[in-house]
Parts: sequence; C-alpha cells; structure tokens
Amino acid sequence: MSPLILLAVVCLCLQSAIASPLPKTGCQDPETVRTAEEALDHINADRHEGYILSLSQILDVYQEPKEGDGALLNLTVEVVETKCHVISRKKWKSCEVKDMSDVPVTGKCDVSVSVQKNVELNSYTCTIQKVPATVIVNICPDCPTEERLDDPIIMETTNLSLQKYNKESSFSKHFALLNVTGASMQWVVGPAYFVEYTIQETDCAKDQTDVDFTQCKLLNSESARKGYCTGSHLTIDDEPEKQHVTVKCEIYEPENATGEKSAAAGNKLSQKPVNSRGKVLVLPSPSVLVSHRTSSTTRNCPGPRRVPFEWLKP
Ligand SMILES: *[C@@H]1O[C@H](CO)[C@@H](O)[C@H](O)[C@H]1NC(C)=O
Ligand SMILES: *[C@@H]1O[C@H](CO)[C@@H](O)[C@H](O)[C@H]1NC(C)=O
Ligand SMILES: *[C@@H]1O[C@H](CO)[C@@H](O)[C@H](O)[C@H]1NC(C)=O
Ligand SMILES: CC(=O)N[C@H]1CO[C@H](CO)[C@@H](O)[C@@H]1O
Repeated sequence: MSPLILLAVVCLCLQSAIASPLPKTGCQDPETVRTAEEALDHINADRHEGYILSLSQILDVYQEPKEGDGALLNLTVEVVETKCHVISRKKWKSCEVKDMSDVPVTGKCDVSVSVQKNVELNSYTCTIQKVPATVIVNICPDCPTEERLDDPIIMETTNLSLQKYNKESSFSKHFALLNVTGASMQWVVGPAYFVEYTIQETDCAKDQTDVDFTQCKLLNSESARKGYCTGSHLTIDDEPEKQHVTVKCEIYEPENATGEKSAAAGNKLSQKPVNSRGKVLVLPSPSVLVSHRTSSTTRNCPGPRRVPFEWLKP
C-alpha cells in the first residue's frame, strides 16, 4: 500500500470512529434507540419513588456540538408506567406496562446524556399523569375505578393484607408499611378493594407475642429488605363476618447485598445516596388525553411507537 492510500484509509477509519455515536437517521437510528433505552434504565435507577417507566416512543433527538470524542445528546421520549416499583431495581424491559385495569400513566421525559462507549446520564425532567377516568370508562366500563390513597377503607385493606403477609411470610422479621402507592375498587359480589404498597423490614421478630407491632422500628434503609405488595379485601354482602383478604409481595434484598461495588462500599461515605440527576413530576390527571408530540426538525422523528395502545394520542 502506498503511504498516500494508507493515509486515506486511516483518515476514513478515524472519521467513522468519531462519527459513530451520531444520530445519522434521527429518531430511528439504532444508536439513538440504544441511547434512549440505556438512558431510561439510568433514570429508573436514579429514582426512589414511583413505578418504573418504559420507553414508548422517541419523540425528538438533538445533538449538541462537542469537541473531541463522544457526543452530547438531548432526547425527548414518551414514557408509560410499568407495574414494577422502582425499589425492585428491575430493568424496564422486563416489566409489564400498566393497562386499563391498572390505571395507565403516560408522560414525557427530556433527557440529556453523554455518549461515548457508555451512556452517561447528565440530567432529566419527566412529567407524568394518569389517563383520565373518562377515557378508561369509555374503553373498559367494568375496570376497577381509582380510590383515594388516604381513604380509611384503603388503609384498612392495606392493614389487613399486610397482617396476612406478616403471618404467612417465611422471614423472621416483621414488615411495616412504607407507602400506599395505588388503590382501586371494583364491584364483584360486593365491593372489592385493591391496594398496592411498599414495605420494609423492622427490628421486631415477627413471632414474638405480646408485642405492639406499631412500635417496631424500621431497619436502616441500607440493610433492610424492602418489598412491593398487592393485596385485596372483598366483602360479600350476605356474609359480612367473613374476611376475604389476599396478599402477594415481592421482597428485595438490601442494596449492600448485591454487586461488587456496593458490597465493597463498607464505609459510610460511599453509602450516602448520590445526588439525584433529575426529577419526575406527577401532574394531576388531565380532563382529556394529551399528546406528547413535539414539533421536531430532526429526520425520522418521532420514531415508531412501541406500546400498542390505540388510545394513546399520536
Ligand atoms: C440540552 O439539555 C441541556 C440540559 O438540560 C440544556 O442545558 C441544553 O440547553 C439543551 N440543548 C438544547 C439545544 O435544547
Ligand atoms: C392501620 O394500622 C395502623 C398501624 O398498625 C393503625 O395505626 C391504623 O389505625 C390502622 N388503620 C386502619 C384504618 O385500620
Ligand atoms: C448488609 O448490611 C447488613 C446490616 O448492616 C449486614 O448484616 C450484611 O452482612 C450486609 N451485607 C453485605 C453483603 O455486606
Ligand atoms: C410518595 C410518598 O408518599 N412517599 C413517602 C413514602 O414514605 C416515606 C417514609 O414514610 C416518606 O418520607 C415519603 O414521603
């Protein structure tokens, strides 16, 4: 090979190496898609409250001019809530999206990431809101209707369901309620109440007798098991004395029990939660469905929608 050709080949390679993270074909570029998917994993990992968000559609992508390797990308994505709580630390791809019977939640995230070999999350702002009740009733008249989380009957349902869990679980410690995260009602043969809530291990042994379990202290957040539960309480009109209570919990081991990095983080300093990179704002449910589409000048934007919900606005 002559030196000139060699130089040309080197130049070409360099150029394509530098150009590789660029969104060549806008929202449909495989690199853009991969970046958006990874960015959403980072956002979910950054959060402590709420449900894991799933990628529905890439609405817009913008690349900031930057010197040197890598790229700075601003992405706007449409998201939908899944049935996994963020404390499960699951990947969004393994979580089922909420449907009409779960009161679906949709929204939009503006995300800023640095892309080199890995995708690094710089900042994010998401706004999410529940699908209006009128839309749900139209599509699914028999679906459960939402209840206020602070309704006494919801508190009672949660209590009964958690009591059942504590009685039946194979863990030695008593679990206490953290937050009620969802509540709904449906008429079956009587009113049935459904609850979703998070729990955390306490310092009380669960098989102690003569213990006031309301006095149990939550174990330190870093070393306690946490859980996400769904439960229900059905009252049958003819037999009000009978309790029909169900409970199902998924328990997650403490963070220090998984991964080399966290196991090595024995000292207090490195266990401090890192500052959050952004926020998820929960807006009140709108009266009509909103569209998340933005006016984009980027090629092939928005990309195709992955969640096949015909009721989502274009
Ligand atoms: C990209 O996002 C960053 C961080 O939010 C922001 O400062 C910047 O102005 C955005 N760029 C454009 C072109 O929107
Ligand atoms: C639920 O349980 C808590 C603690 O055990 C108790 O303080 C509260 O009064 C109970 N609420 C209802 C509605 O049963
Ligand atoms: C996690 O923390 C708990 C309580 O401090 C401790 O008993 C346990 O051994 C720790 N696990 C790991 C893997 O460090
Ligand atoms: C969303 C919500 O209600 N979060 C609360 C969950 O419980 C913790 C501890 O009780 C509160 O600090 C949060 O505000």
